[in-house]
Amino acid sequence: LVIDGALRGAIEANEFYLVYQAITNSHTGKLTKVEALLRWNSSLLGPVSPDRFIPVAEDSGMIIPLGTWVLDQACRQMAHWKQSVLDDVTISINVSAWQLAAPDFVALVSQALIRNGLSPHQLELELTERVLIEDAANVQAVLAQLRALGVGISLDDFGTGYSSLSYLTQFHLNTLKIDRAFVMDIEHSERSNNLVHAIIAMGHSLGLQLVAEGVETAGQAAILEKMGCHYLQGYHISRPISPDELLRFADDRA
Ligand code: G
Ligand code: G
Ligand code: MN
Ligand code: NA
Repeated sequence: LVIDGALRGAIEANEFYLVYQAITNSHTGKLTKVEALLRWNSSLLGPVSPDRFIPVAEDSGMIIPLGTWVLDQACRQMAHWKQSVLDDVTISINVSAWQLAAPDFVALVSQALIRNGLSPHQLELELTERVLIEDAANVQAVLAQLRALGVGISLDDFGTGYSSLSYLTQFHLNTLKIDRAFVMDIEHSERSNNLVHAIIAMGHSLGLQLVAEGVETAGQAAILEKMGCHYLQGYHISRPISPDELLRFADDRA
């Protein structure tokens, strides 16, 4: 209830900002994608984690204006980066089920791209498995429209949710993000190691790109590269950082 009240007016009061986490090519180490992550510094409550305020925003409907703000802000940042060493990276944003269900979602995405002079392949939307089961027929249609536009669709937290393997062929996905719960134990647990290996093999056979999340050690990065995981994300590569810090990160690796 307290969060709900504080969320009202928080966009206008400029209390939200985005941080950006690098996703690199596992072979070359080159920066390939950047995930935008929402942060809220509330004047009433101080910093509040998205794990706490996103569910509240979903319940109240605030996720719609907030999600639109994220989309616009991330595209505007990409437009700035186009003149820099970041010119050919893709930006990934997290999208909630409610946003996808809104009838004007595809139009909103397309307008944000046009307004900021971006081409659709520079944008990727991250969805969770939960999104796919709620109103599956509609979601399938919306994803088909987004893919037709050229926007990438990525399945986040893969393996933790309500996974049905049929989703992988039913929906128009191009990337699987292997959840950090599996990546965490890959060096020490044979089970996790086998599981990640199997997910990667399956992804390859379906023509999907694979991102490992939560990569925290050089050992994990080496194993994942050897298994054929295309991209790596996690504290071992970089924490989520500010736009200026990300520019320096990309400069160092260019
Ligand atoms: O950045 P952090 O690990 O604290 O994120 C916690 C959770 O909040 C993650 O599940 C992440 O996907 C989600 N999240 C972060 N930013 C956004 C956003 O802009 N929109 C939505 N819907 N979820 C977000
Ligand atoms: O659900 P989603 O994958 O969007 O969540 C991303 C969240 O994971 C972000 O809040 C980010 O801060 C967090 N995160 C990113 N890399 C790592 C990591 O290496 N370890 C841990 N524990 N969390 C991470
Ligand atoms: Mn994500
Ligand atoms: Na995730």
